[in-house]
Amino acid sequence: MEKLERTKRIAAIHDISGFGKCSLTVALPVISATGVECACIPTALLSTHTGEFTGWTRRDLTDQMLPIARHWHSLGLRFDGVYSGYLASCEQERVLEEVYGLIADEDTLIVCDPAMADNGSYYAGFDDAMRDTFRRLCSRADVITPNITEAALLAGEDYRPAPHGRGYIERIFEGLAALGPRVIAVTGVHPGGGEIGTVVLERESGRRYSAMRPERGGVFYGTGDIFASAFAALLTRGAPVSAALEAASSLVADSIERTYLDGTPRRDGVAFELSLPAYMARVREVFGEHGA
Ligand code: PXL
Repeated sequence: MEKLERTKRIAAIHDISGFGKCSLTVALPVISATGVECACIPTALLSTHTGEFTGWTRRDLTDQMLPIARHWHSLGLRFDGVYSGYLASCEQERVLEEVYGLIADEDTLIVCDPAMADNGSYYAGFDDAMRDTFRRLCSRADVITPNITEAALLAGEDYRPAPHGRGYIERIFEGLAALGPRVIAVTGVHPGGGEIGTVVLERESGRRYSAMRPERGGVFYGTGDIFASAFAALLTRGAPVSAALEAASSLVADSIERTYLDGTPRRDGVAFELSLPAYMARVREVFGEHGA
């Protein structure tokens, strides 16, 4: 009999924004749909994300993070991937380092999504201190998934709205490569010509990949988290970088198209749910019949 693939396990370390479909509320369904188990360490609890909403509630959960990781450690749980995103504060860097020590080993894929900024500005409450925090966390990671604003901040380049020429992207790749990650995926890149998408540098081979789709103007909240969740889960499960980029990009593009067509208010997040079946079919193709 064919040996069954062992289900891989990720720890997702993000906030829970109760409404607005980002961070853990997309990481859970997307990672599961990739066929990977998703355990969670919430960094904060908010009523909504902080973009375009006002009056949101927020509780910092720093004091829960280490007790959760210690409990998991005491249970002997192993993680194939640790994927972090939005942090409640710069102090959580130190906590995260301890969490890695408790739940990651040398085979664990460390994915860092430096969720701190978009469209040329920091998210509410963040400044250059969070950039410095994420520079250190990205140095610790195997894979990083900044958007173009975050990438420019981390690489020490000026933010440019669009178009993003080859020279600019190469300078950003160079700045990010100096931090140390093996795979760099920069989302929200506009090469010009009405396209938007993600460019990837795989440092070991020096290969560059790009996945572009027609642009729908404006901001689509949560798409960076959907991309990073899918990309992290696909790589943790063992997909090649090019296949992970294509599958994750298709999920984001399908979700955006659906949101654009049905007129969902932008701040509510993208309508990714009905895009999951097609995504799962792509995942099955990536891993073959017996793996998926
Ligand atoms: O999607 C990134 C994100 C995650 N978490 C919170 C946010 C945002 C973006 O605005 O506000 C709380």
